[in-house]
Amino acid sequence: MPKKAVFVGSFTSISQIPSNTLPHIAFAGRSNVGKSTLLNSLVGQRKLARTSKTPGRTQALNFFLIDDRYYFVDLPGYGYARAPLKMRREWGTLVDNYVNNVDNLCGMIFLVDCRRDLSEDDKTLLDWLDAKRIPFLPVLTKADKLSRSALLKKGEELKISLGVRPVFFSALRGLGKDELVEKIEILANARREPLPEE
Ligand SMILES: Nc1nc2c(ncn2[C@@H]2O[C@H](COP(=O)(O)OP(=O)(O)OP(=O)(O)O)[C@@H](O)[C@H]2O)c(=O)[nH]1
Ligand SMILES: [Mg+2]
Repeated sequence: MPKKAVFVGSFTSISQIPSNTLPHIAFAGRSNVGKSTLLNSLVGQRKLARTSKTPGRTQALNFFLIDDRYYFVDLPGYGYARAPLKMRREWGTLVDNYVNNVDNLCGMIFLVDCRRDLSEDDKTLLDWLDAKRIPFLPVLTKADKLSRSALLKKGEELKISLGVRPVFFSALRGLGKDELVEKIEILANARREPLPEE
């Protein structure tokens, strides 16, 4: 588990983010899927990233410096139907800009609520990651909400559509935390392969 986690800042444009070469691990998924809760659980601080019952709470790129070695980036959630159209467009632009232009991004933790199917927004994000060859790690969140057998079935489904077996996670039960910490460490230490045209 990380020893030190420090909030660095909340940025609404990629021109504002830290300009050093430390790797970034970003957390993405639809609004309310549990991104901020997962991040807090990984660093063992309940209130580092703001969580909420109201979807759409995280509206900017929130940066946390982990052990002075890499950043966790809490991305704004998408797919919140009641958010104003302007806000939804801004989400798209900000995350699109971030994924497509920031080379420090070396891995994405991709969260899906274990009770839901992949949304169009989820698929758009996966397409961006694929185009940039950014590795991602799927996580099925709120695993405490399903029976073991239903969870395993969902995991199989996701593995078939994504080609990667998801990590089952529950902040409530601490399930999946050690596995995630280990896999994130590998992502953060791996350099991104440059694309052929770069
Ligand atoms: N039962 C259960 N509830 C969870 C779990 N993780 C998160 N939640 C709840 O889900 C709600 C949303 O959690 P957040 O972490 O704020 O979600 P988010 O993805 O950061 O949401 P946005 O910032 O709006 O995109 C909160 O009420 C959490 O308490 C979990 O593992 N189990
Ligand atoms: Mg959040």
